[in-house]
Amino acid sequence: MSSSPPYNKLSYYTFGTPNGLKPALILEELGLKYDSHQVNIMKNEQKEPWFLDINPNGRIPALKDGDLRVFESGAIMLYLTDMYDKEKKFTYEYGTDLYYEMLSWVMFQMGGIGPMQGQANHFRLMAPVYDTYGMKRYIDETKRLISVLEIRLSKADWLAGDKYTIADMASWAWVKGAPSVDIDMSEFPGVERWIKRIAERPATEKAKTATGALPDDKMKEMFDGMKAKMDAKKDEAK
Ligand SMILES: N[C@@H](CCC(=O)N[C@@H](CS)C(=O)NCC(=O)O)C(=O)O
Repeated sequence: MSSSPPYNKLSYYTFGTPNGLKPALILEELGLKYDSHQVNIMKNEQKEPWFLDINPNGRIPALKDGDLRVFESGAIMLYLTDMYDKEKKFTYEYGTDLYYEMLSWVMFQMGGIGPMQGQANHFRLMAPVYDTYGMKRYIDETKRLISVLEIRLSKADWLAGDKYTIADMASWAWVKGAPSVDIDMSEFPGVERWIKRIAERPATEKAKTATGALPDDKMKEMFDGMKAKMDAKKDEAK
């Protein structure tokens, strides 16, 4: 084995969540060979010592390439394109204007959409109490971030330059789920078109399967049930 990556021995640790889906999208778009491991976060497997050796933060996703570990979904996507997308099909040449435009959108997702929509999900779907303030704060901020995507996607097909890149994959994995926190996507027609465009790619379907995510209709059913339970908590509090 050579002493610097790539090692062509990829193992991906994931679960059927938006962060788990992001790197699966690029793995599948690049047609890479990898072992996929489900880490069941409902059973707290992400906190087990064997997994903390791969991701000390105890969260999915994580990647191993031989003995090398990479954690944080954004870092994994960058690693995969750096090492395995030599033709720059889903990234741009390092050091170019477009590379930094793409990186900016990746970071926008990592620092904005992911954490904010994650909190919106928490307050709308699973908090132990009905918290109007928390719910409104994070749903409003998620909407604001989606409106930033809309500025770009109302006049372009893709976030960075003229091709589908990891910047689109990162945000798509989250934003497609915004209706589950009651966000009306018809307010964002450019984003809606982009969601559909990415959903129709064959690699997208393969990636969803690789993470073990529920089919879309089952996922909607599950979220509708969670919302109904949360709404009942509001009525109980009255
Ligand atoms: N910033 C991290 C976030 C990872 C994350 O929040 N993963 C969630 C699933 S989407 C998780 O593992 N949750 C279980 C836990 O927090 O213990 C990344 O992008 O990889």
